[in-house]
Amino acid sequence: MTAPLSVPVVAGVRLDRPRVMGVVNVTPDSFSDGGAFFQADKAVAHGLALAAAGADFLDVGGESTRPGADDVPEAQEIDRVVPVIEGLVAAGAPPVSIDTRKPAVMRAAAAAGARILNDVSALTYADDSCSTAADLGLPVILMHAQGAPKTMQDAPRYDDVVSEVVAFLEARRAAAVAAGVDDSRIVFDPGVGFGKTLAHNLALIARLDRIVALGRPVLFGASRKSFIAAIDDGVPASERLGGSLAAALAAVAHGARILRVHDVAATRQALKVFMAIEGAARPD
Ligand code: HH2
Repeated sequence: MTAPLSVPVVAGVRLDRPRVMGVVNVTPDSFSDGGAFFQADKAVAHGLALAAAGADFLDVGGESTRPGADDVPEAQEIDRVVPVIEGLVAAGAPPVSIDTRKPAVMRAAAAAGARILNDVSALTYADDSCSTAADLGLPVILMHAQGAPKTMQDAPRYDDVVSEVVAFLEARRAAAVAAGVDDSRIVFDPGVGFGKTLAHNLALIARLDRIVALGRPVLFGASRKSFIAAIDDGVPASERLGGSLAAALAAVAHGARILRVHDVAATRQALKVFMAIEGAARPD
């Protein structure tokens, strides 16, 4: 008799099928929706609308990490995200993740009810990043980036992007576990657009299975990102839904389990159709 394969669980959500994380940017300058949800009440309403559209998680961020973005002071970031997290939790929203690199913001967000840490620096930003994640005991998304947001798209360079991202994620996993983070709480992310050319992004999507093979769930975020414009004639962020869906489904085909997206309803529909076809291909 074979033992049942264990299904990873993140903040109480079983990843037995691909899940959708809706983006709630509480920033004046995010690349795709900058300013639209900068006030707390608008951000909460937007998060609840994404939940109603079927989001399994909501990712709240108070600092844009788009290429060229400036750092936001810690206190300002806390002021932006805490009321939004509190509002979402009070309204019974799905599990909230906090998109931040700063330990103080992680702590404030967790106290407000956030249940996942999403760190685009993979716990490298501060000396106490790993120990904070260990203390809080929450699932943590470790994302690969080359360089800091301000300069990361200036001249990204790799000898072998896929192998280097895999090695980086393994090293960050080891550092987190050594600091006391439970391995079963780690989620990996290739970091589409974070210090990567079009060719780097495409290679990572095509070989996402190499990250999946590390044995932890993989989160994938390509929604509205500029590599779509690099393929399709400079199309603006507001017109990248088709490319976002194509990338999301390709990632799922290669093993991604959480899709971080702005367009939750469209992504859910695309996923449903994709999964129905997959199910027909493998009748049981
Ligand atoms: N992408 C962005 C921000 N946070 N977190 C993870 N784990 N993976 C990603 O790919 C990722 C992320 C950038 O997108 P967005 O939040 O829409 O824009 P901005 O950083 O300008 O707020």
